[in-house]
Amino acid sequence: MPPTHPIFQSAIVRPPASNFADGLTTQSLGAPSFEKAMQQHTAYCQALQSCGLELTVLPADPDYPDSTFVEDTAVLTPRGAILARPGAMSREGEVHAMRPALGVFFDDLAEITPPGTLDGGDICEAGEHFFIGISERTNPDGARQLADYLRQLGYTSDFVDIRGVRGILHLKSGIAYLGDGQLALIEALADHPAFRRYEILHLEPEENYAANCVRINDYVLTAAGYPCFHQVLKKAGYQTLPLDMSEFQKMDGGLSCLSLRF
Ligand code: CIR
Repeated sequence: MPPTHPIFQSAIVRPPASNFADGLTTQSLGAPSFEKAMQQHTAYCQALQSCGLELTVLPADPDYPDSTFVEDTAVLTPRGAILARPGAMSREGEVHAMRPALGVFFDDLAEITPPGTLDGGDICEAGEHFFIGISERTNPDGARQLADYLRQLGYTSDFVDIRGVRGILHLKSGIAYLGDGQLALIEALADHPAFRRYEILHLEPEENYAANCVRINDYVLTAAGYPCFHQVLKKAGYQTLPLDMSEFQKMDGGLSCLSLRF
């Protein structure tokens, strides 16, 4: 029987630039330390490698302080790739820089065009189905464009409007697909009809940040410091790789944001 979670072989990452702290944030957790962010990024890359991924490491890009959050620049699927069009103006140019890196691996790159905007962090792949978040970054036009591309590739999708959900920047700030029909989900999203068919792993509200975990092959990368959710994952039979994410959290970033996996 084929696995019901995606198998990844590669990932693209970009270390934070020294002006990482100049990026966008809605948090009031203080300024991140660049040195500590570098250490955490190195540990993150090592974790990806220990899951069996081969890494393409792009150079740090001080022109874009948020460019370490590479996930927002594209949506990668086993059948094709779509370049995103970030909803924050300061991040628009990041896609241009990502195009050649993706061109090495994907023959055809579709793209989200104006007036659509779309951040990769709003897109959650769940096997043959995708959840497309509509947020402050991904507008309804961008969401529709992506749904059309996905349909052409043979996938289905649902829209999940998170504009009224407090405390999450992107859809994947509150949800992760773990494979085998299981979703990690914050309570504010748990009643959404799009998730009805899934088995839900719930988060305690004070641990909502941990919802942004990433299933990679035999492991789940999790943010360190969230003991209840860690137990939930263990009980569900997952092998976890906890990682300290404190400096990225200060900039609204999570585990999924730091890589494009395929
Ligand atoms: C931003 O506001 O765009 C960045 N500081 C954080 C982006 C995090 N990306 C993600 O959740 N996919």
